[in-house]
Amino acid sequence: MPEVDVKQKVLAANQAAAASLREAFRAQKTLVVNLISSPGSGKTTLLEATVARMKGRFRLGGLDGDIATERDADRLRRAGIPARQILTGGACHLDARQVDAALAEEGDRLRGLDVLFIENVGNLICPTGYDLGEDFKVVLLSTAEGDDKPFKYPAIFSKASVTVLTKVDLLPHVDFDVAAVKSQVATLNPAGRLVEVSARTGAGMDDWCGLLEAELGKKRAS
Ligand SMILES: Nc1nc2c(ncn2[C@@H]2O[C@H](COP(=O)(O)OP(=O)(O)OP(=O)(O)O)[C@@H](O)[C@H]2O)c(=O)[nH]1
Ligand SMILES: [Mg+2]
Repeated sequence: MPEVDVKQKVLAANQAAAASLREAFRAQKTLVVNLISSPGSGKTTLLEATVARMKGRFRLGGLDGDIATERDADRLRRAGIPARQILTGGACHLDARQVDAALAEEGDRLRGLDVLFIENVGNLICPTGYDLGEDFKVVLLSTAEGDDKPFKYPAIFSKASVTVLTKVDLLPHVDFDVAAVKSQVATLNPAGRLVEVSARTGAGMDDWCGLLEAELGKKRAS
């Protein structure tokens, strides 16, 4: 079978699994957020800081995709929420069937949550095309990575409803033009939102958590 047909079949199978996950999340009124970024741009750290702010008021859980180690799920469990690591066997993204299988194995621990965070495998390319049944994708870009990234990786910045600019505490120490990033994101994704955060100092965390709470409110009302 030609390579392009195989890829289309894989994506079609993923789409069917994602649709069934989305239906289950809709019935449970669980807001599902798919976090995507390069390795080390701060996904797990943002989640730890988010959990610290929201866990007393909301039922939260996490799935962490990686090719090796339980480290990120361990970090979320230490932060105080149920979390499961998904090891992809080398694949550079999560797919909907892996999410479905992980949720089934966790049973009640990850059912009926207010918010399920899915931390994808660290990279800006492969996770873009795989729907996981999420409400929206979030792309993170840290100030240490360079301000040219949205135009270099346009697909994810076009698709993600929210861009989170992380590590803004480092701005005095790096060459990073925030206005240039905002302009690229606005070009690629005019309806997209952008929040600037530092998980280290707490700057912008109110905006980020406020956005999540507003989206959860919409989900509950839908
Ligand atoms: N200065 C600063 N460092 C941060 C911030 N957020 C994360 N870091 C650091 O960045 C490094 C990587 O953070 P992680 O949260 O592990 O990154 P990640 O995106 O989850 O990485 P992968 O799971 O490997 O893709 C760690 O050393 C964090 O302490 C921040 O707001 N400011
Ligand atoms: Mg991580």
